[in-house]
Order: sequence, then structure tokens, then C-alpha cells
Amino acid sequence: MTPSHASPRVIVHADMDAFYAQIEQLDEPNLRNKAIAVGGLGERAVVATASYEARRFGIRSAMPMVIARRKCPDLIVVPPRFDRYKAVSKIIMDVFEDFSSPIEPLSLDEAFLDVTETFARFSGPNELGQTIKESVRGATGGLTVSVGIGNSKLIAKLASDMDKPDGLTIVPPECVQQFLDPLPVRRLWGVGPKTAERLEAAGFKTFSDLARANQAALAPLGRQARLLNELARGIDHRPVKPRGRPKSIGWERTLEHDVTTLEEIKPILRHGAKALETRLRHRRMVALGLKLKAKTSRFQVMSRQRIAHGPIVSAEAIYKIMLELLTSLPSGTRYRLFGVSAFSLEAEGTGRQLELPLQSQRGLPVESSGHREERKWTS
Ligand code: DCP
Ligand code: MG
Repeated sequence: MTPSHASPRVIVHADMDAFYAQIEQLDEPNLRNKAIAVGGLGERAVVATASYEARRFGIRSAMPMVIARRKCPDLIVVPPRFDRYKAVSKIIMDVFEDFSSPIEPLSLDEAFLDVTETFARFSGPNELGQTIKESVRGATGGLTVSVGIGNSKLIAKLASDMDKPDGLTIVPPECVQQFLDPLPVRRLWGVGPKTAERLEAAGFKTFSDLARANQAALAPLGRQARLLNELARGIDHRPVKPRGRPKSIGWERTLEHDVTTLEEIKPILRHGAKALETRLRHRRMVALGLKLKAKTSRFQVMSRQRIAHGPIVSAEAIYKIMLELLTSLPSGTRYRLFGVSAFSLEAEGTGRQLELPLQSQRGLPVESSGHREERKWTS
């Protein structure tokens, strides 16, 4: 039985542009607008990825670095920093989670989002797409992502690739066939290169060829024939599959200016608490533990955490605990980053009473790399 079509799905595919290279250009302004390749320096090194400036010279992922240098003698080669890429990946996946339940990451820099439920919050797909792009830019300090929106994973995936970099491609349901028709069959997402070869050998060059083929023409494709024909007609019911249950869910922000006073910090924590509530609700989870993280202007990281006696989910309750945890961090210090996160997560509705009185919770300071500070916080 095929799923009902009563309410069409809204699926987004978001894929960062020249991911590693863009991060290097963000972190090192001297590399901006230049042809750069991220990869090793050894003789056998290959290009992990190249900036769009370098792609104009024909440089591509997986190309031997010697060839890349030959194509572009001014190419700047930057060694990879995987920890940084992973950290950025976590930030963007958290952003995606604000829009979608569930999200399905495909790699460090791309994910499917099923936004069917949250779509009504936006005036239309354009506002949805622009908001995702803006949010990624804001959370990462300026990175661009290309976004595709359609009624299936296949359409969304193909659409995000249409207008890179910094693209937004929307395929309305009534335009699906027109969008697919001219594409070569090897672009069918979920079809391996072997199958694509077989398709081409059997005379199917484009989606259009495959979509319009009759039973007899499809016969040589064997058991896959029907599925391939349906995909070529834009029929794709594959669900967005959630990633595994996370150990923690968090929000953090590096501030544009360092802050010191309670009055400056309160709105940041309030914002963080709201963002965390959204993320917990999207994943239908509640938190038994909450953690406040802070980084000083001297890059000293401190955190304080608390185990709650009951599950917490509301921004109000999170904010209240954050304010309490804040009082055990040094006052009078300049802070450049705050993070609000939840751990000891449970699925929502597992039976415990929600949000028991906060007074009964014990504070457990941990991981403190800062010295005890006697000064009190004042507004
Ligand atoms: N990657 C890699 N080796 C490859 C392909 C990719 O190490 N053969 C890494 C580097 C990329 C990252 O994975 O930055 C993401 O891969 P993408 O295919 O999404 O490529 P980019 O994000 O670099 O470029 P774009 O998506 O704009 O085409
Ligand atoms: Mg990418």
C-alpha cells in the first residue's frame, strides 16, 4: 500500500557550499575570494574540496593535488582541520533541528528536513528557505548553504544542487515532472553508478525517457523497473529518517561583543533557553540535566550543570535554572560565549511529572577550570 497523498509533505535538503573551504575562508579573511583547496600537502594528496573560486579552474573534490596545482598555479592549499568542521557541523544540524522533526543528516554538511508540520509558520516556501539560510549564516558567523525544497527527498536533493553556491530552489508539486524531465538518469538519488550505467545502456538517458517508458521498454530493468519509473515521475515516499537519539542537545553563541553584567547576560540566556525548548520539543524529548557553559574573553571555558528531579522542557524553567547556575560563575568577568544545553534526555511523556519545583534541585558544579570567585552578581 502506498502512503496517502491527502497532505503533501514538505521536504528540505540543505547542503553547505564548499564546506571545508568555506570554513577556512571564514576563519582566515586572507583566504576569502581566493582559489583555495583543502587537502594534504604530500605527493599523493587529493583535494577534499575547493573554493568556488578554485572550481572555475576545473578543480574538484578527489582530484590529485598535483593536477589541481597544474590547473591553477596560484592555488592556495590549506591543510584540513576536522575538529573545526565537526564543530560547525554540530551547529548547522542544531539549526536544522529548529525547523524540522525529524532531520536526517547525510554527512557533516548536508541533511534532509521534514518540515511538513512546521511549514504553516511561514508565508510560503520562499520565506522558509530564506529563514533557514539566514539562520545558518547567523549561527555560523557567515556561512552559506544551498537549499532545495520539494515534496520528496528526491526533489529536495536535486533542487539544492541546482543553484550552488548560496542557492534556494523551490519545486512546487505541479512542476515536478517539468523539473525532472531534462535531468540525466545518473542524477537519480539513491541509484548507484552501476544501475545508472545499466539505464544508459538500455537507452534511458534522461528522467523523461524513464518516466515515459512503457512496460515492455522497462522490462530489461528487472525488479527495479517499477521503482525507477516511479522515481523518474517524481513519486518518492522515502521518509526522512531521524538520526539516533542524542546524548545532549544544546545551543551556544559566540557574542559580537564581550558582556559582563547580569543585565547584558540575561537576554542571551533567555534566548538560549527558548532555542533549547524548541530543539527539545522538535525531538519530543525532555531533559533531566541542564548545563550552562561560558567562555571568558581569555578563552577560559567554564561550565556548571544541574540534575533536575523531574523532566524539564519549558524555556521558562530552563531560563530559571540558567540564572541560578550563572551565580556560581565568576562575576565581573568578560564573557565572549554562552551555551545552554540539556543532557540525560528522555522521550517526552514517559510518565514522570513535568517540571517539579526547582528549589529541590541540587547544583553540581563540574568541569570548572576557573577559580572560585567570591564576588556576587549584581544587576
Ligand atoms: N569531501 C571530501 N572528499 C570528497 C568529497 C567531499 O573530503 N571526495 C568533504 C569536503 C567537503 C565536504 O566533504 O567540503 C562536503 O562535501 P560536499 O560533496 O557537500 O562538497 P562541498 O560542500 O565541499 O561543496 P558543494 O556542496 O558546494 O558542492
Ligand atoms: Mg556541500
